[in-house]
Amino acid sequence: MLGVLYFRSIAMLSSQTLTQFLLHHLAKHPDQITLSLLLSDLATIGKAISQKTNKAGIAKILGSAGKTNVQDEEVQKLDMLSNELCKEYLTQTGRVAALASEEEDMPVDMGNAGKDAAYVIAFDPLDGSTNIDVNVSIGTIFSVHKRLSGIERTDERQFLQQGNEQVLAGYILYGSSTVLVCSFGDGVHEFTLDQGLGEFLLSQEHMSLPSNAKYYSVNECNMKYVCENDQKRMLWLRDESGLRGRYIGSLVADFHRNLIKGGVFIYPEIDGKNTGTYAGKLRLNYELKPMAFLIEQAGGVATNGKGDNILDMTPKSLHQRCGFLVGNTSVVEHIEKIV
Ligand code: P6P
Repeated sequence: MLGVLYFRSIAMLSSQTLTQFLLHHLAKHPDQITLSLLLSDLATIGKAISQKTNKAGIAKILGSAGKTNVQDEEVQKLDMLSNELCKEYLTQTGRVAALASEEEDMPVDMGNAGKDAAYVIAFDPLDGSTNIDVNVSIGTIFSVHKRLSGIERTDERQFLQQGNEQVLAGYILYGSSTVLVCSFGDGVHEFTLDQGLGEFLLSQEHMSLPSNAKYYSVNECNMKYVCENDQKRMLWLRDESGLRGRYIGSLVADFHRNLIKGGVFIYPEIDGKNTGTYAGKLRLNYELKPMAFLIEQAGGVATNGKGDNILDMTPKSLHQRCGFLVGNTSVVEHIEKIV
């Protein structure tokens, strides 16, 4: 038995570290030194947030921060802490010129070190806040674009670029293990944090959606808040699709399961307050665009539920929300035809 454990521990060291992976990536893309170093920065941020979330209950950093954000959502202490971590760390590395965040009304200047930086980054620093206090998986989502010349680095237009212009996108999922899933546009790769080593190790390379979907993810309680058409879609998923329902309420966790097992996630526009107008909940710039980038790299597709590919949409504002339908192309296309 000891022999098996010994060889298994050696086997773990045989997995590529993120650093080794990035060196191989650079050999093929010598122009992406800064972008590769930026991914390394994001991995460091992920390690730090993972450490905080793993001991949140002990470190007394659970619960509400006692304020609401630009989304008019109650901010959790860990939301704020994650947001500050992203800002502070990226200010010192100088790899990005400006940062947009779910927790920031406007883009944030990344200081003198970033004044000539070639990239801008948008974050959902900690997605799934409602699950923080109950020990359910949460995540950090990031989207990187090339900085636009001729306009201020903190000009909102830096972030109103189409999703297919992203040069790096991904998420870090803080679950039973901490995984970093990302793409430079040449495949989706997963790295798992070896807490003992303090290293992200390559765990899945060139991830691809299974050809058959297994799950559907939707908050069924919204049935009364969606338009008639989306009711038909939700009923089809429940009663006719043959898929099994799985819904965690953290986009990163629901997306990650469906990426690995096959499935679709749908968050239609809702009229939750009976105002007569329907609106999306999820944010285009720092939730939907990065997820759409990843799913297309893995062989799937993402739309706004109205036939528009998320990656082809030009955002109109920094915190724009819209409907979301993402997963196996065959199922997404079937749902889009339910009109
Ligand atoms: P609901 C978390 O607050 C979040 O932004 C996403 O992570 C998640 O998919 C969605 O909202 C859950 O929303 O209305 O089902 O609780």
